[in-house]
Amino acid sequence: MSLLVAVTGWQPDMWLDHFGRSARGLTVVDARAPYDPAEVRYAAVWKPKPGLLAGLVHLEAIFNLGAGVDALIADATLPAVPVVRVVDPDLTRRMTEYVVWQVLHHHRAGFHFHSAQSERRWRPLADQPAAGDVRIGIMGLGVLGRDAASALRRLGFDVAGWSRRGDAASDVPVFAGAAGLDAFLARTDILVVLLPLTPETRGILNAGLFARLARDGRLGGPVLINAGRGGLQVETDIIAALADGTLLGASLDVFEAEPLSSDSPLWAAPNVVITPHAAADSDPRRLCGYVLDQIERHRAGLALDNVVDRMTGY
Ligand code: NDP
Ligand code: OXD
Repeated sequence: MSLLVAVTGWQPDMWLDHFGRSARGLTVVDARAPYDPAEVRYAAVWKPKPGLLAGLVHLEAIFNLGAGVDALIADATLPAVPVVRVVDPDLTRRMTEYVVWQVLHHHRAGFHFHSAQSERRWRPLADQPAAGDVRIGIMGLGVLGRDAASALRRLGFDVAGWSRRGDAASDVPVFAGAAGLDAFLARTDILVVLLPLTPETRGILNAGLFARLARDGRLGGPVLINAGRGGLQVETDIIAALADGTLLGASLDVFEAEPLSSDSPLWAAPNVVITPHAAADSDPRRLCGYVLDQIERHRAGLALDNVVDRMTGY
């Protein structure tokens, strides 16, 4: 009985090494080398080559080694077995760190002070708003969005969320679906995006949406922070919105095409922080155990956790 490991873009050898060290009776096979497809019962993957899993007739479950499954389920040949995604406290903490880091950067006028320092000038702000004066809107109030919301709330920000179905149990106000979007945007100074990429969310971060963000906030204009997926955003609209002041600034961790091309105007756009899809790395030291525990439970006839709904795409 084999676990096939197919990792693209990250370091496959590191994953193979960690799976191999604690394989618990499974044979761990490397998708880059010859293997017997009939032996494969489980696959642990990140962006596998489309079609790679199609011929695995005894496959019982696929473990996506990241939280977002858009790249995996875009493969029309994917076998109809459960797809499990990553939900892990370490990954969640990393994302919350990123979100807090970027929110504070914009809130505490990071660009202003960096430029003053580069000119060796002492330039205090006339008016630093308090956290409670700044309204943060989190699009996507799932595992990652909820944790970021709690951390920002503890810092004193005025936080609300937006999700597909709403959440009556949330400790921040939640706006739901298309009906709630306008009101959510109208009360948002810093928009934090932690949505999955699905047919419904593709291209949602566009000129029409930016124009509906609050214009009466204490930061002087709305800010976009996207760590969800690049396919959510229309980059030409972001560049135009930064140029004409519809957006005051942005932090982008994800892009329509990755890596971001060196000639993209985003690199030089005003008030933009660019990171290379590094907001929350999947750490094999943590996640191999998560996958192997689930396989053990599955072998014992128990249900898998965090199975993706292929209809909604997340
Ligand atoms: P979850 O599945 O837990 O949460 C998704 C959230 O998005 C839910 O609140 C869901 O609403 C909401 N949502 C989905 N579709 C819509 C829609 N059409 N309209 C409104 N809301 C919608 O995902 P996670 O929080 O675990 O992860 C979110 C995303 O973060 C991942 O899919 C991935 O793309 C990205 N990511 C990026 C990383 C990086 O390094 N940049 C690292 C890890 C993840 P509802 O609650 O109603 O279902
Ligand atoms: C993820 C990612 O989805 O790293 O986990 O982007």
